[in-house]
Amino acid sequence: MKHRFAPARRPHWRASPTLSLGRGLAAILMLWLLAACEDTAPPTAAVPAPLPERPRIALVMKTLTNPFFIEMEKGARRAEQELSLELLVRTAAQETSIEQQIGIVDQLIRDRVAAIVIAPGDSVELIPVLKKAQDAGVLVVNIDNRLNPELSRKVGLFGVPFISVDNEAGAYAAVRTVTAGVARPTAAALIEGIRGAANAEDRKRGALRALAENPHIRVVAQESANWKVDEGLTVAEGLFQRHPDLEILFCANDMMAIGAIKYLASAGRDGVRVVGFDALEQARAAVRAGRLAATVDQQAAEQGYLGVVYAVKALNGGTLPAETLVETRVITAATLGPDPGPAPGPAGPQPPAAEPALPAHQPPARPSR
Ligand code: ALL
Repeated sequence: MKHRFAPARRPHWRASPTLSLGRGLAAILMLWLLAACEDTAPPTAAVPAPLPERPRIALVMKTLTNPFFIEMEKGARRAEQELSLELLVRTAAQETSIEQQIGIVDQLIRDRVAAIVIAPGDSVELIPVLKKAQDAGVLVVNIDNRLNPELSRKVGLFGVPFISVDNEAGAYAAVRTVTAGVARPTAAALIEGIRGAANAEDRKRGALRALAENPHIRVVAQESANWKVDEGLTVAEGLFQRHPDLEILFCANDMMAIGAIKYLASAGRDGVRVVGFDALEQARAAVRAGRLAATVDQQAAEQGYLGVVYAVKALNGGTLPAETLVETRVITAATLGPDPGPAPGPAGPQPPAAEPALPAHQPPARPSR
């Protein structure tokens, strides 16, 4: 099923009804003139289509304290370069600044942007203000973290295309890389993202499924560190103090994993297999150094790019899939290959081995009504 996006009200960047009426009359007049001259002159071109203004599209993300969103912005900027639009980028101060993100959307409605492409910090809290945006004629595209479909339906937020990854499959595949060979009793723990955020819950589900498949593995603790590096460190410290036998730790994003491996290094603990998610540069370096076992590349830039491209298509009256999932890739030392070093020259190290892509999961597009 594809959405045909019809904003509740006329989008701000389109011609006004008065203007359209004027053009309609002009067209009738032109047709009448053509009919009058048809025996004496060849047909002339139809009335030229109005030149669209550059629509203003806003990318709303959570925070720039996480390099994941810097990548996402890069992708959105690429779309801005390729298409005729003006991109506004807005972020809140922290991962947990949900109220601030709501305020940003409210302000964008007042600023009369044509579309909002949003990676919502929370799957529920943002819905009312996005409904308000839609009612005001602003097109909404959801990327990264899915808005809760039931609540969206309840408040009447319909036809919002969703672009992300299969978070459950990504977490499952990454955790499998550390559980596959385990053949003796082993304790595992999870550091979760913000509870209630759909992608945090999906990753938890995927990780738990992989851990449950190995009968030697016991999950002894699950705690949230709200996607943050400093909380990741403190939560890891508590976990390892309470469970010194922990050997496997899944963190739902790299920032928390970086916090956890920082703690492990300071505590002088080796041999814990830590898994992250996002494939940040710092995480890739940790994978190469053997301090992180695996992470998941979820193509933040591609998500940002597609979000803006979709917004433009929808503003132009195009139809879009209700759901688009981009590929995830599990990154391990084996997939990264040797450290390319700071400045590889023409005779420098070989490019890393190709990273095996997980098949992009494309479930049948669902109607959002
Ligand atoms: C999620 C992303 C990331 C990220 C996190 C932090 O929505 O998918 O994995 O690290 O936001 O806000």
